[in-house]
Amino acid sequence: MDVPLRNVRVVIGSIGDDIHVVGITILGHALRNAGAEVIQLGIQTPPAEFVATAVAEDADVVMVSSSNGHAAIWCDTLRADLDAAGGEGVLLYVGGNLAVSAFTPWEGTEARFLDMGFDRAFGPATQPAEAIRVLAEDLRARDTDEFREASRA
Ligand code: B12
Repeated sequence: MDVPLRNVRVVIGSIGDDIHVVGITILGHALRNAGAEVIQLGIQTPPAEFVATAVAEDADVVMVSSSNGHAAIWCDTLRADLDAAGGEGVLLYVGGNLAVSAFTPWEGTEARFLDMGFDRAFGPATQPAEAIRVLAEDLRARDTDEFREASRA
């Protein structure tokens, strides 16, 4: 079996007031099948719980999901909060229906979340296999000397 995420620790959940559970459930199973240790926070997870869990569990990546259009409100200071709590090296991903309307062009939405400090923003049609491929790539890049130099600077 292909286990590209062996020993990788992932914190996942739907943020804020979001009750959409199907995406995080499917993604959580796929990550586990790819070898990851998944800490599933479930729906309606406060931003502070993502931060506290990521640090306590020594996570490699936090995967935030949001589908109800409220993502920007809840995600605003997540990167800064994670850094302040000692999680500077933790990758931060967000995915789902991130704009208020499903008709909002994706490019602007993606740019907005990258500006907030997310390492990656994924649109609503993202398949778990794609998220797993990108995560494996980002983790490989993070484990280079160049990345370590940059994060110490
Ligand atoms: C089912 C559903 C509901 C159910 C949820 C049941 C439940 N407990 O999960 C109910 C009826 C309760 C509901 C409620 C609401 N919903 Co709703 N819902 C849907 C619907 C039809 C399907 C969502 C779903 O399960 N998809 C299947 C999963 C597998 O797909 P997914 O969630 O997109 O996740 C995949 C990817 O996006 C990705 N992914 C998701 N998160 C992440 C995170 C990371 C890091 C990564 C890498 C990938 C990733 O991986 C998943 C696997 O492929 C969508 C429309 C649609 N067709 O998508 C609307 C939709 C999401 N809902 C919407 C809305 C507005 C609401 C409400 C606000 C409606 C209201 N006025 O009350 C409320 C929200 C209440 C709240 N507090 O959150 C809108 C959101 C608009 C937007 N932002 O673009 C949508 C898009 C409908 C629409 N076209 O307007 N909803």
